[in-house]
Amino acid sequence: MIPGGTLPVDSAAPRAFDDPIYVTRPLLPDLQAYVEELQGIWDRRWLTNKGQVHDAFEQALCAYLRISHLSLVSSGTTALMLALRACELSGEVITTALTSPATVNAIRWCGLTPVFADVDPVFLTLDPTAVERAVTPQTAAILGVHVYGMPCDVEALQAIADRHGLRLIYDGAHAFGTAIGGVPVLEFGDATTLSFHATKLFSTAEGGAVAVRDAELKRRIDLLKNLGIQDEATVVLPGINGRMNELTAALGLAGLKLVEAERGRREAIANVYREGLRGIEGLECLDIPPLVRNSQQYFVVRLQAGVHSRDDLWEQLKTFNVFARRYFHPLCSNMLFYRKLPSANPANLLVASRATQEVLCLPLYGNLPLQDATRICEIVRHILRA
Ligand code: T4K
Repeated sequence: MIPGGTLPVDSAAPRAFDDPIYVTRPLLPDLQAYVEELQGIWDRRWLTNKGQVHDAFEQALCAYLRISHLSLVSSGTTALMLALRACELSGEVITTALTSPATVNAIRWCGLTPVFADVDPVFLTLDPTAVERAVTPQTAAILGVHVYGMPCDVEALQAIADRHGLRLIYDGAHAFGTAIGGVPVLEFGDATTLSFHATKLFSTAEGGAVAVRDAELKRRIDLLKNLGIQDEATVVLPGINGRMNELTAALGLAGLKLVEAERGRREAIANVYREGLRGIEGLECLDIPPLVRNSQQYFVVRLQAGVHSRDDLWEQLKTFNVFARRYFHPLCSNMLFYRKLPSANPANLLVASRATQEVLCLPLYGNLPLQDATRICEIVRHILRA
């Protein structure tokens, strides 16, 4: 179809869904299982500040994610701010523009200057060559994003960080359970942040965590998220309140038992999409490299500009009650408050600028029936006349 064109009314059109199909739906434990977790909290009357459920959830997550240290926090954004603060940085942080505003805003909130580097044309994560080019004497850290659960080129980024003496932090908001060759992606870099927002594969409504390899860094993050309070008489750091409360932790503990099955159901839906969309000219599904275990956070298609209009497909899907999302559009570098940065120049971000016009996340959540995924493929084919 012609980019920007409209489709005439067609009697052979697939039927619209009766109820809205959203890009995602949260995974919720059985209400009774949650109530059971809550009973102990009511009995103990202990609601926050490193309670018993908080500590149990922290341990359960470390075991599930196969890592040694993790600090629970109140959101993925707080996790980013705490990770950056704990690394005691000043100056510039190299990052991607193809991400949630949370990533870049966290850099700003820490008084640091974001420097945008372009992304890889296939995987859409930071391009190490572009990162290397962006390093200056002011560079303090690299903040890579495992966007759509696709791992960054962790070896190349670590080599750059080592060569220039930089800290390496990852935003793993989409990468819960992502692994490379069997190694959890959280094992790479100095720290990786997670988000447990309602729209994430694993959710506690709001919440997040910072995974670290170094016990001392965890100790600093634990202090920073608790206003820097060491004990009743001693405040050792200018911290914030980034704590996770007991009710939230209880939701996490109950939900953690379900996440593996949820990921499996999402993988099956992703396979239906791949099959159902195969062979459409100008439409590509984001490829997952053979050694990568993807989190199944999003199912991303790319609509080749000049062949199809992504925005037209996005709009037309709504008329069928399908609410796909253009994550991430606009690019962070196009936002008013970052636009003036020299690195925000579109000429510096050619690949990301193209990707932001082409990507579309189709509905992906465990409760989406496989036949609905098949129907979405038929609707996409109908709209694209493929
Ligand atoms: N880093 C990255 C790379 C991120 O993507 C994010 C967050 C962060 C860091 C920061 O993490 P947090 O501080 O948020 O923990 C959503 C989320 O608000 C945001 O968490 C997420 N990324 C971003 C990609 O998406 P919206 O504005 O698209 O969400 P919203 O409310 O439109 O929800 C999308 C769909 O999900 C709805 O149409 C229906 C469904 N939904 C949503 C909610 C909230 C539900 O079914 N139930 C719900 O409770 O931002």
